[in-house]
Amino acid sequence: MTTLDRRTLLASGAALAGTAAFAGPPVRAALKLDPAMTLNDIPADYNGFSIETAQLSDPLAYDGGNLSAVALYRRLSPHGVLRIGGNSSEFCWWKATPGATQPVIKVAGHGRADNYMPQHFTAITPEAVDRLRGFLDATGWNCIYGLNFGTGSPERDAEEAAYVAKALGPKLVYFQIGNEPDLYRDPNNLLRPAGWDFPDYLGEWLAIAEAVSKRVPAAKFGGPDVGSSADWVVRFAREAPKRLGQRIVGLSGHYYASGPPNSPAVTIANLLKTDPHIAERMTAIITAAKAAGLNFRMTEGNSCYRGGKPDMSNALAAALWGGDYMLDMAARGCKGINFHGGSGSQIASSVGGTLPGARNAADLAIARLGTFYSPVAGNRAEGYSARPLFYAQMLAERFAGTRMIATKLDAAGANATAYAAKATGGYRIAIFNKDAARDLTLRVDLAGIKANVAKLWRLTGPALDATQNITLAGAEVTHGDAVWAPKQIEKLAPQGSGLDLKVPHASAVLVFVD
Ligand code: BDP
Repeated sequence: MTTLDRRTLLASGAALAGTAAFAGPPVRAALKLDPAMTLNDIPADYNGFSIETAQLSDPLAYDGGNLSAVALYRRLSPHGVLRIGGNSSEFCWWKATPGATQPVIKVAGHGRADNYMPQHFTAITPEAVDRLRGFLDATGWNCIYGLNFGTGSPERDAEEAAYVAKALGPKLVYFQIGNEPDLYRDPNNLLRPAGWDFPDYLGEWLAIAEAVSKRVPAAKFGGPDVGSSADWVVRFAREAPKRLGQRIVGLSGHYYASGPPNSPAVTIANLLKTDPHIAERMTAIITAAKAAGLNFRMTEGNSCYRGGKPDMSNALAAALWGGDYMLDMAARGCKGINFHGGSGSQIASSVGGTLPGARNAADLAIARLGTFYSPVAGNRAEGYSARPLFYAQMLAERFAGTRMIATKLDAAGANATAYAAKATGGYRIAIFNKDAARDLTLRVDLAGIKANVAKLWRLTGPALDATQNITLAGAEVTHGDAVWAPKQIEKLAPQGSGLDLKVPHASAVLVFVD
């Protein structure tokens, strides 16, 4: 049975008492590891964030001197990936010199009431890119940089790419060209006319990639950064390397679990259900990725598009969704996850000027520092803090650099998932109990793995819709300086070839087996 120190016992007792009113009868669940069955080598840079290119319009935001942001990034990972793109990337222009003139918007959707794309241009300057390099150096992170496809041109993109490649140097993982091109032909996007399809896309994409390659001999590309079409990823994997060979180094696509936030279907209960699209798309994508010898990264996504939904996207529910999603994707062969975020005003202007999830002034005050789904919230003047989703990323970070193995969970009808991986010197096991009511009493069959010691961290909070008091290992990440250290570490005594533990409803656990 679990051995607890007094402080942990008191703390977990209090946590259970706080949620006991909603709890159903505990369910006896069983988890079996399959150490012989490898699913994926999870890269050290699995974790990441995604931001709008327009965020660079404030050169001081992504800057090495923004110490609070730097501390929070470093808290998450010593080598994550920052992806820059989003709808705004289609309306950002490279202002190489102070006197450079802004291009003219010439897209069919411009000015239409039903069009959610940004209706204005944002200038990106060399200063912002230089400071971005400083930010990447200070955090230890690398960058995926999105060039403008929607309103860009081969000449302008090549000029920007030349500067970015030089300024970011080894911190640049690859360029992408365009954001969600599979949606360009939609009425609310209209960066291209109805009927525009993959062959048109590939032709225009190659024209830009070739212009960039002429200016940047070492240029590397990822793509197609689709909104949702697995088919476009598969076709890109087949076609792009034929034309650009080794310059194509990655495949990418986005995933939003739900949306828009004002739809009645967007609820915590639905968010926490299994989404069959994930398995369907990933099966096709990973088959194509393997055939092409390329890695797939989920470069932009979150719990709910159009800025997220308050009390869901910024709550414990999003942490349980996000942690489960990250490890589920890892189990399916994905090589990285970038959760999208940023200030409410920047995200709003990337989706038509408003955040449809905001119900009142209090919601807007929350969004000011970070739209509802943003894993981090803050600004340089006020400092940054971690949102619930960030805690899930911290948990998943313990799988970075490990080898994921197969597991079999019998959750006896409860809504729970489990993952395991072989790390240097031991194993990691994560269990997400996304059930709103049922607590799990779990027996873990270690399948012959010799366990000398096992310890456990919990990811927990007061309720699924709670936005405050979310903790990992009993500790919160402090505002401003991102200090965090595990406070409640439960020791588990291995019993024969197994472990026994409890996973209360609406919580997750991370077990370290050594
Ligand atoms: C994605 C866009 C991004 C938006 C996001 C959203 O790439 O720019 O911020 O949706 O709707 O499709 O929140």
